Amino acid sequence: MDNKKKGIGIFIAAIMVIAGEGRKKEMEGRSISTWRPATRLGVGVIFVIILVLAGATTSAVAQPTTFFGEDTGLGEDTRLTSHPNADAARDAFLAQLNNPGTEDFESFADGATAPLAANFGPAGTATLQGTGYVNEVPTGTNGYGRYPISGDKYWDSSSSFYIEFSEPQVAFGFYGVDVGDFSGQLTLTYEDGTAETITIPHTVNSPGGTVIYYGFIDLEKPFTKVTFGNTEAGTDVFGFDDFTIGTREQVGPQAVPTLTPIGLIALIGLLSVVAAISIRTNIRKRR
Ligand SMILES: [Ca+2]
Ligand SMILES: [Ca+2]
Ligand SMILES: [Ca+2]
Repeated sequence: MDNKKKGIGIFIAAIMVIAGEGRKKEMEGRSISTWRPATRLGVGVIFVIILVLAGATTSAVAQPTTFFGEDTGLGEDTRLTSHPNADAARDAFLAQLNNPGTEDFESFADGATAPLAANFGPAGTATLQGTGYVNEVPTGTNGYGRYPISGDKYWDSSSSFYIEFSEPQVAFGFYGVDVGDFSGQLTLTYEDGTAETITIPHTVNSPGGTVIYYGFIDLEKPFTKVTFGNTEAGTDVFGFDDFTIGTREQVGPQAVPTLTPIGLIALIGLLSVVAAISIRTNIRKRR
């Protein structure tokens, strides 16, 4: 339900509750109601608050939450000594997860190809399949703008590859290096029955050696497979490092429901109406 529909629903519910209060007041003169005004108001307030909270709270990640940062490269022969934008995106992504698993490729042999068995700790195990190999580049670049982010090793791929997970995941993040310097566009498809494809918002025709970080959390669509796509397969080769995954149980703070702005406005408005009715009731009692 979008916010507009929610707002209309809350408004109609509020009118009904307030109208109900009015009818009870009319009946009061004929002694039909046995509730005291304060009791009726209390019930009304509780009912309205429940309606507002039920209709206007939302998980902050009802839609996929994404994290992205890019640091422009210095060419094919130069490794970036720092990549603060990408790191900030990674930090923001990791801050949403409790003890997530990360595959840094350091345990694989130089030149290892798929299938690779990855261990993501509490998030489970995974198998990397498709085109690519583990490349060891301790310093500088591989001569074409690609290099590891952690340690000495990274995944180097000129085409499509995918990762299948032993457990359904809701979070996935990674570093990309030298992505897009030859017109390539990186896409990510995550699926478990139905598939969602994300076009990663990196610069196309960026300088060689550019570093990106991309992460997403989708609590609504857990997935067991992620496929990396390359629109310039065979031409624009991509480097990857530090794949991080997280299960539903590992997602932290943002799973707590928060009051949306429209819900907050509705709540304040309704409390004001209730306060006004309460004052009028008190004045009538004194008359
Ligand atoms: Ca390059
Ligand atoms: Ca690494
Ligand atoms: Ca490239």
